[in-house]
Amino acid sequence: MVLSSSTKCKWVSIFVLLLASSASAAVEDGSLVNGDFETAPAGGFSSDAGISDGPASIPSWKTKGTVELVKSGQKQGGMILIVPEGAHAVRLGNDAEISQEVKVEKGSLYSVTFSAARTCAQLESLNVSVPPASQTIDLQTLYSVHGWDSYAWAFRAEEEDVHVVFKNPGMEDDPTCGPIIDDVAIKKLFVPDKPKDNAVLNGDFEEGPWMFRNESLGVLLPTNLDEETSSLPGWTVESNRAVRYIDSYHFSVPGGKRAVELLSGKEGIISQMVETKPKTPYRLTFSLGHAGDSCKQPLAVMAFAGDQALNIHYTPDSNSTFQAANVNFTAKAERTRVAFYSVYYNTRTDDMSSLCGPVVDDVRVEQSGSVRVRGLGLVLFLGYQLLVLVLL
Ligand SMILES: *[C@@H]1O[C@H](CO)[C@@H](O)[C@H](O)[C@H]1NC(C)=O
Ligand SMILES: *[C@@H]1O[C@H](CO)[C@@H](O)[C@H](O)[C@H]1NC(C)=O
Ligand SMILES: *[C@@H]1O[C@H](CO)[C@@H](O)[C@H](O)[C@H]1NC(C)=O
Ligand SMILES: *[C@@H]1O[C@H](CO)[C@@H](O)[C@H](O)[C@H]1NC(C)=O
Ligand SMILES: [Ca+2]
Ligand SMILES: [Ca+2]
Repeated sequence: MVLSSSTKCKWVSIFVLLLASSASAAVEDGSLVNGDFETAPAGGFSSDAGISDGPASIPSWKTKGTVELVKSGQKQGGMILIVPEGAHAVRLGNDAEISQEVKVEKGSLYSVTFSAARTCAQLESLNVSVPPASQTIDLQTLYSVHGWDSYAWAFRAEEEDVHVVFKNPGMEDDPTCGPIIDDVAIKKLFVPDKPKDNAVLNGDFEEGPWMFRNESLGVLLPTNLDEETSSLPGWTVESNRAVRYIDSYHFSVPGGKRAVELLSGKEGIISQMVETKPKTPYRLTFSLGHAGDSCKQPLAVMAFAGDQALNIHYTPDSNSTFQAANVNFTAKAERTRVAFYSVYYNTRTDDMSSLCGPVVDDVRVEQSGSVRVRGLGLVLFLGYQLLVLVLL
């Protein structure tokens, strides 16, 4: 069949349109370009382990200050440098930074996931920013025995072209100290609709930061008091320590694919303010379980709902990795705080140092007796209908 030139023209313009729209489209969920730092620089990966004098050229990234590509197995001062994934990562020297420009949807909420390790025993931290928003992530606490962890940080896009920046704010005496970064990814978050019969937003924790399918450590959610820009929509991490966002590929998760593992005792608190009617009885229900990560028992949570606080122990049942738990409360205001922390400071039995704890999922706040009231209403309504019928 011969296409008429006008048809051909149409196809060409559709093709051009597609190309144009894909060129200006916002970044896709997943790794940033060369977010794993495995793309070789123009001159290849340098074989010697010294710090390069000139600015290191790292494909797709802009650098400032002493930024070094490090190799797994590379030694420094008798210490093997930690590369979270693959064969390469970057290290940021004093005051050094890397950045990448990404196209985003103005007004939307995004979460950046990245892996980081510290190199020296000193207090190290990392400033992650998408100007003007920024947060300093404390790398002092090691949550896993591997020496690195993944973290998530959220921002709201104020423009279409933004820079994702990682900066080492440190000024160490030893310039070869400084955090190592790997596996940088981004995800556009959506805020789930508030369910009709549940006052909790994202109570099943299914919406959250990007997680690499093959990364097994979960993602840490550091302190975040701003519920409007949270990597875990609806929730805040109101403690100075992080909680861990876990997936069902590597952990036991009560419902769906995602849940939260509480770490560091009362230093790791997640909370949400839910809408309530004052003087109305409610019931907070949730799943309480273990993550399947050899966490040393006992596991327990402190669950808060309004003025009620309940210490609930996880009682293992050989057939299940979780149990149902609940707290009854009467709302005192239009908004009620629901919060959880781990009662104990648990570590894994296999390495005795990785932090772990109880898992919380499927959090619901419902009016208690609402079903009964609705049922009663129906009975009254039917009774009235019957009465009308009889009278007629
Ligand atoms: C992090 O870096 C940004 C950009 O360089 C800066 O504006 C911000 O003040 C820093 N934030 C903190 C908490 O140090
Ligand atoms: C994880 O998956 C990514 C892409 O799917 C791959 O490039 C990377 O090497 C994998 N990492 C590990 C540790 O298997
Ligand atoms: C576990 O499941 C088996 C088979 O479904 C059942 O016979 C047993 O009673 C269950 N055990 C417990 C502790 O619930
Ligand atoms: C909450 O109330 C329900 C229904 O009255 C009851 O079954 C449940 O045991 C109560 N929960 C607690 C923790 O007291
Ligand atoms: Ca890598
Ligand atoms: Ca879930």
